[in-house]
Amino acid sequence: MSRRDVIGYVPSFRLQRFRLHILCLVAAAMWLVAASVTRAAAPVTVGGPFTLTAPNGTAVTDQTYRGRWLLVFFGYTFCPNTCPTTLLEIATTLEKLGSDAEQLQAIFITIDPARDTPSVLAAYTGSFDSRIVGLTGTDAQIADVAKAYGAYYAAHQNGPRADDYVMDHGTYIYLMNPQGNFVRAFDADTGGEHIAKSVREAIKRDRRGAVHDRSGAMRGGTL
Ligand SMILES: [Cu+2]
Repeated sequence: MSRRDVIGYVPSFRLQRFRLHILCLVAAAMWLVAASVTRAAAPVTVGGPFTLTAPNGTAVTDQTYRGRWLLVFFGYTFCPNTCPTTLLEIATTLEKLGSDAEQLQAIFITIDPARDTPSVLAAYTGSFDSRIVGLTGTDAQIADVAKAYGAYYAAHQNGPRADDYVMDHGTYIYLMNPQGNFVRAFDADTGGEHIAKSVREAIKRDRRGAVHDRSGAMRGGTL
């Protein structure tokens, strides 16, 4: 290699390295854009269609409750602590909502359908507030609705008999709007007063949105 070649070689090597950096930056930027597009195209959804059994033994679906706000909580009647505490807070929510509670349906979906029959559930939810509806279903129906809400559950044997088991389960309370869309979730230890305040705000926001939509439609009609 001549001296001239060496002098020429160094800058061109630097240039190549610089180009490589630019390429890496462009590739990283493209990856970021692609990733955000993928996220936008596949938003995480909570809720969805379900078919379950009401306390009177009849089938109910998500459509049954369309037009009402929903507070959805998954649990089971043998639960030693989380479920009773949460249902107490949901009962408080209904009490604090006053007449606004008429727009809301609180639903307790069992993740232990083997033990939680419709009548067991009715007696249980009724002991907190008669307005809370306990829903059960087949194993497959419960698995489907829990999956739709992203609610985890699993049985743990804690004794020799078949029904010696406890259930681990997710503890979010889900607020759904009258169109069946997810609005927000509350941790199970959220106080009923706080939940009631949030529900009332969501109802108000929704009303304002509806008025806005209507005025928009009217403007559209007069033009
Ligand atoms: Cu529980």
